[in-house]
Amino acid sequence: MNKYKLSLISAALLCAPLAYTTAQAVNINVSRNVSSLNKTLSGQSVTFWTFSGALPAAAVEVGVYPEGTTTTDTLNLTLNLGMMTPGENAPYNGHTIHLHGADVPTSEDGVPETYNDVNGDTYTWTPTRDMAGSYMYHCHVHTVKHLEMGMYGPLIVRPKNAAGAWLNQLTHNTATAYDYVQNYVLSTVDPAYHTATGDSTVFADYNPAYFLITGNEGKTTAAPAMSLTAAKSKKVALRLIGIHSVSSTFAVKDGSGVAKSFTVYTQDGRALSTPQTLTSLDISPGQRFDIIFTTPSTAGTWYPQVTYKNLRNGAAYTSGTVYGKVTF
Ligand SMILES: [Cu+2]
Repeated sequence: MNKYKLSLISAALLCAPLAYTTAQAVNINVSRNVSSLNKTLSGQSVTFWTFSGALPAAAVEVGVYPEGTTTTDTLNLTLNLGMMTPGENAPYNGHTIHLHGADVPTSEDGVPETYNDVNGDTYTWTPTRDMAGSYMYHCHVHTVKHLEMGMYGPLIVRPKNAAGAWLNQLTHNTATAYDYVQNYVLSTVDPAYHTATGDSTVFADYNPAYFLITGNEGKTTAAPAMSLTAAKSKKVALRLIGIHSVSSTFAVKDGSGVAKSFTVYTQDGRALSTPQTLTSLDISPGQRFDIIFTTPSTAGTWYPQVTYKNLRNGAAYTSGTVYGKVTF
């Protein structure tokens, strides 16, 4: 447990006697600094711009509390510009943070066209109880370039109990309880976008060469992008966060390629009124789905996987399937 979570829980405990009579506000203060990162993908070095040196950026978690409580978490996400925008001039330089899917006032929206500051700011959001689920945060300056450059990360609205402790559930509905959870951040890389500047015609077409889950290539089941050591007969939750710019299909398959069923509980930060049990799920750019599958009662390995597809014709890209791995 980090110092930050500890302080939150301490604050909640101190406030507990008042929890049912007085609204409590818990501040979640997080900061990110812009910096560049060189990463080798398929043997080629690609330059990224990141929030605090990570691709994707570290997840930001904000709590929501049970019905009958008046406590709220407020996110204060501060952006510091450690690095401006190499090679760019206005209006393509500077950075912001946009909380994708959050219902914020225009001043907190990180969109420079609506007069948001591009030299660093603090973005504030207080999610309501019905907003448990997965979101994303990303730079909104010249988005076609800055998003591609790696300025994105998961934003998770996660249930807490009345005392302020995190719950291992997707929502306050106990049917969404899980034993394990991972963020699957879907993204792709067109290296030509990483060197083009301004309003280059390069940005008129998108031709990804590298395909990622949570910043990693995972071209084979033997070299997966994500690994999880679970146990038999347990619930595994995956937060599928679509930051990619193409089409994609998610599935969970065994070593023989047989698709396994999973249940979708939330879509785009809202609980589905009727959870959907599926064996295949299309994820478009910007969409998020939170799913759970149950590992079987016998030992084995399953492979959650994403196949990236051309937005124009739906054709799967060559080497466009990225594998995860769950052993049990
Ligand atoms: Cu930016």
